[in-house]
Amino acid sequence: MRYYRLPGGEHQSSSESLVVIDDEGDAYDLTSASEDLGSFTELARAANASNQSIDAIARDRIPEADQRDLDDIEANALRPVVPDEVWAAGVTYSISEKARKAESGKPEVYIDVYESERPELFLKATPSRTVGPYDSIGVRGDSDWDVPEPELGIVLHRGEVVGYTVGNDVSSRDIEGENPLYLPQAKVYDRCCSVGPCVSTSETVEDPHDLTMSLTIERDEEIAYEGSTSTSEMATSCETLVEYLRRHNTLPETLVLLTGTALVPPETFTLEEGDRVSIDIDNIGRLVNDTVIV
Ligand code: DO4
Ligand code: MG
Repeated sequence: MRYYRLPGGEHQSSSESLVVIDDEGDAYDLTSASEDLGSFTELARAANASNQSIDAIARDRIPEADQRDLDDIEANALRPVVPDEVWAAGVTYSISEKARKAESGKPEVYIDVYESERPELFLKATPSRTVGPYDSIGVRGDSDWDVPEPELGIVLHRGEVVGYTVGNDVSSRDIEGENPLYLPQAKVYDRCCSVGPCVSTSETVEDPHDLTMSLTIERDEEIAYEGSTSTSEMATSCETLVEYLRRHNTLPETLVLLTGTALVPPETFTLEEGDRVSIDIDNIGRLVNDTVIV
C-alpha cells in the first residue's frame, strides 16, 4: 500500500494526516480513525510495537477511516516522511560511472568505486534541506552545470527497510568535477534533495531491482530532456547498500537512503530556474518539482 502525508482533513484537530491508498486504489485518512497514527513514522512505531506489518495495521484501521479524494492527494501531498537524515549512494549504475569519468579530472576515483565491493555512501541532506512534491528544488548560485539525479529511495525505520520512495539527488557537476573532495559542496546545500510523493511498502513494490524509472525535464512548456531505465541496471543491491550504511553507524529513527542515479542528461544540459522535473518510478509514483536558484 502507499502512504501519503497531507494537511489535516476539514473536521480534524490534527494539522496533518496520514493517508493510505490501498490495493483497490481507494484512499483513506488513517489519522481520522486513530489520532495516534498521525504520520508514517507513528505507523511504523505501532507496527514495531505489535510485531505486525505496516500494511496489516493500516488494513485494521481502514473500516473506521474517512475516505479521501484521490485528486486532493496528488495536489497536496507533503514529504511522506521527514527523514532525520538522507544518505545517498554514488556510482551504482554504469551510466553514472561514465558521467563522472567524463566530468572529473580524477576519473580513476570513480572507476575504483564502481568496481569495489564497498559502495560510495555520503550524507546527502538534513530535514531543513529536504523538500517534498511540488516544492522547489535548488540549484547553487555558484555553479554552472547542474542536474537532477532521479533515484530510488529506501525508507528505513530504526534501521529496518519499511518501504521505498522516489528521490532527487540534485547535484552540481562542475563543483564535483573540479575536485572529488568538493563532493559535499556539490551535493549538500539549500533545497538539494526532494523525496515523495509517498512511501510504498515492500509488499507493494515487490522487487526494488526491477522497477522502471523515468525522468522528464520541462522548460517553457517543452520537453528539454526525457529518459527512462530500469533499477535492474544497478551494479549493486539495496541489501548491500543498507548493510554498509548500518555498519558501526547507529541510524536515526527515520532515514532515506538514495540508491544512485540511473539517468544522466547529456553534457550540454544544465538545470535552469523554472525547469519542472518529474521522476516516475513503477509501483511508487511521480515526484514533481520546479527549480529555483539558491
Ligand atoms: O560520486 C559522486 C556521486 C555519484 C552520485 O550521486 C550518483 O551516482 O548518483
Ligand atoms: Mg546521486
